[in-house]
Amino acid sequence: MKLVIAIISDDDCGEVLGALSRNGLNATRLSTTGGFLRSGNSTLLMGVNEDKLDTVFDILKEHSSSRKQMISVTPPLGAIEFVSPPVEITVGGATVFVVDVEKFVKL
Ligand code: 2BA
Repeated sequence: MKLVIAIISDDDCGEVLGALSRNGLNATRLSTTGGFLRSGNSTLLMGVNEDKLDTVFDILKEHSSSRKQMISVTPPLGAIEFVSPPVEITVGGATVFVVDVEKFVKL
């Protein structure tokens, strides 16, 4: 068994959870915060058999869209003459980790 940890946008979470459920896959949603943007995102924990990994990846690819976002760079304290234009970054569809599960039990 594998544990898939997927960080996705809050906006895509409903669609992803719906598609996982329709395919008989379990998931736990955690409300998380990205360390760079400091804005909310969602982290899904999914314990899946290896033969279902492709299905999980297909669902994540189909339902989590990447998007462009403008961010402004805050000037250092005291440097009020420093004005930086907003910078465009691409926030990914899904950031995914897959780890081995040593044991899975429901007690
Ligand atoms: P955030 O840390 O809020 O990052 C949001 C987006 O900001 C990133 O999108 C990336 O496009 C940009 N970004 C992040 N760090 C940057 C930097 N030092 N300089 C310039 N741009 C930067 P994604 O790469 O798609 O990441 C989306 C979210 O996935 C991240 O939100 C974070 O919550 C998570 N994530 C990404 N890589 C990770 C990693 N290696 N470990 C843990 N979490 C990760």
